[in-house]
Amino acid sequence: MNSHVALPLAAAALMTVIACSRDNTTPAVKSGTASAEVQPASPAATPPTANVVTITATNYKFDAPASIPAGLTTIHLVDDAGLHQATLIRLTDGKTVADLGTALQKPGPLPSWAVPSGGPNPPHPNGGVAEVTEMLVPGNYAIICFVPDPDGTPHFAKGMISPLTVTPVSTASAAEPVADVVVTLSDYSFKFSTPLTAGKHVIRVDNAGPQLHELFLARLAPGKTAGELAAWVDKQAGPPPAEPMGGVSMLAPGGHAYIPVDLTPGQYGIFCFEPDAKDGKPHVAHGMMQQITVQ
Ligand SMILES: [Cu+2]
Repeated sequence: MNSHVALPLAAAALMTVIACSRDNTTPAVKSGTASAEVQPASPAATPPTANVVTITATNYKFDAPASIPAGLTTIHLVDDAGLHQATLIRLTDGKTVADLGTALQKPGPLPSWAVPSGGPNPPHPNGGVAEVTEMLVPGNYAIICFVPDPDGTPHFAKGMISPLTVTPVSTASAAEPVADVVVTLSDYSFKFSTPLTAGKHVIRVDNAGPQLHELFLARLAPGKTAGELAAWVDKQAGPPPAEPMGGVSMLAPGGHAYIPVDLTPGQYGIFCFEPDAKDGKPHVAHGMMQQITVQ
């Protein structure tokens, strides 16, 4: 109690001393004004909120800021045309986006200097928005789309690979969101902390596996199954048997991110299409998909 009172008084006294020492003619009322200004500044300021960044995707480019501050970040992926994701990959060892582009020309796992760092998975392909909230550490990143065209060419090979600099900040980051559902990814399954229900949720996605995984969420068309969507992705012939609803792209082992969802009752599917570290097959081929009835 005493310390709360003593501090503003000490500050007021200090301000008076400073005002007097700087200018002996300073009227007393002015130092009084200064001390009045000090007091409201001492209580804690409003807590910081997540930075917000918007990435727009079209066939075949990203429109995104060149530089954003580090800390908790909400990424909106606005899809203007086509099925796209905005995967974030942090580049270590001084590597560049051009180095990543070169490395990806060879099949196989990502190089060790490329750290999968989440980012939004595809929303509805024409005007949909996918949202992911995650902690971003400073560094050089690539924004990249691995979604293949029907001819099998991944979109990054058609230009969807862009640099993003995440700059250090001296201020405290916002606190992480409070999730009401946790989904744990492992080799090769999704486990929910509680069944998904209709309405709004904040889902925390945790990669507890020994290799990278993702979560792609889609609302299945009436009568369609998760297996039918997984098969459709291969050829992309005809309309998709589901509506893409985003999710979290490539998370490194131990990585996590948050997605907000607003679900209406129906059938949904969640999928991991990441290539396996051992055999290169997409994880859906290892059973990493789940059909969910939301009521
Ligand atoms: Cu996976």
